[in-house]
Amino acid sequence: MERLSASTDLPPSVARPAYDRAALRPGIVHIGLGAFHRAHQAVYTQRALSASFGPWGIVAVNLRSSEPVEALQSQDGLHSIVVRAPEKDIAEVIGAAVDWLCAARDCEKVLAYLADPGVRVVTLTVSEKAYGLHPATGGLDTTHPAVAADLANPHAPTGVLGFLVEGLALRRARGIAPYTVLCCDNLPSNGRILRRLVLEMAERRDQGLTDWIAANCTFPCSMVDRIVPAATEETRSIAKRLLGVEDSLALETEPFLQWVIEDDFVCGRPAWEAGGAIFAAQVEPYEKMKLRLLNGSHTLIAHLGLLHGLECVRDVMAVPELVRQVHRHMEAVVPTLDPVPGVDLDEYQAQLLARFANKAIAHRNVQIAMDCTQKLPQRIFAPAVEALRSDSDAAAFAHVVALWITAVRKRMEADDPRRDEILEAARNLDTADPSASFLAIGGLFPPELVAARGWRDAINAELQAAAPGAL
Ligand code: CS2
Repeated sequence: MERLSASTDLPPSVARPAYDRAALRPGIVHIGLGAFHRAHQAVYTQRALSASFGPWGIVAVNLRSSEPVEALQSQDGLHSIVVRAPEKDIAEVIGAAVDWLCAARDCEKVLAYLADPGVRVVTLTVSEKAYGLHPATGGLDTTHPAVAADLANPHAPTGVLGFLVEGLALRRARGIAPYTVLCCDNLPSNGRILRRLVLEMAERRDQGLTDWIAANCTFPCSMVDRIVPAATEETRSIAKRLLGVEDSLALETEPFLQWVIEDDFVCGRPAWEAGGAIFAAQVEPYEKMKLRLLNGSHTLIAHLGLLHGLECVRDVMAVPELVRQVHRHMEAVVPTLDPVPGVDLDEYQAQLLARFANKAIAHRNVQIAMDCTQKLPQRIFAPAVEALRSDSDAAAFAHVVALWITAVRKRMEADDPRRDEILEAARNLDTADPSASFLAIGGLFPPELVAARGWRDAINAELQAAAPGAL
């Protein structure tokens, strides 16, 4: 069957670029060509370009796998999204990309774009684990494989920090203004974290470069939101039905999307507000709300799903007793949040429950339960620490940790960069104090939680009650 391309005669129902693709110029380098980027920043950029054109083409870079890059190449830079509302599926073809590269193969070309004065923004969706963030210090983890490799060989980087720093070094050497670095991963105060990591990485090679980045480069925070499950064969066949052609990059997503960005760009940016993004002076309250209410509840739901043999988020949301647990979790989160301008938290929670329950979205619990060592700190531990400090109830957060430990024990498997340490903790579980080996995983839990006897007792009580025979 024919593949999606610039010459495809799309059915009228399919939305498509409403701007002159030939007039685009490389203006943004995006690193991390996964489904989330294709359903989020690429869509916002397309909408912004349609509403208020500027030459903001995206150079789409994937760090390791060349698969999505080759797919874009064979489809003239086009990919589709299928928006699945409970009542109807709508397809849209996105065409904001102007070039596509696999960094592992085309390091030189990626660096050439990063050093191109026309590129003024670098956006990132590489997932929490790619940054080399040290869990205990909040700074650079020099033992992270990509960080270590790029410190040893800075001119041929492999990881996200290595590319950012080498790109900035080239610009400084050539007298070109820096780019703005916009982190779009689910980390708290993501821009501030990234700034610190980039500066620590630069410091290890050149103090002058570090000072130049600190003085000239900005790292706005941003809160990104859209539920985008991993695509399946079914996704591709729905897309084929709607488009009339095959798209190997097809993905499915929900109607909801949100992007709140701190307006702090050093040399211009696309009119993303024309595409629906919100520019705010303070993004942290939005991030905190989203990470704790959406992502924290997701982590709870994912583990409830794993332990009850339910495949997707929507399946968990079909069981009233499990939904009650989600409610209880959200109730425990709310007192830890700051006021969020223009957001009614009751409505926000009701909307989240409806999004989770969307029957058209097959969001697999195993996908969300991945990488817990990278996700629990901002989703569960941070609100738990704040709840304990203010003497409020932290039991809901202890519950998620107990579910995580139980799921690891049950499956004796963990898809996580710290897999070996987690499985070791599961093997060394002490029946009298079953959370101890997990709480001892280096730097994972904040010291306040390790020391909080009541919190540890709550996890232990649940573990002992849940699986007396298994411990
Ligand atoms: C999810 C997120 O996989 C996960 O950990 O919680 O990917 C979530 O779907 C997005 O952040 C929604 O914006």
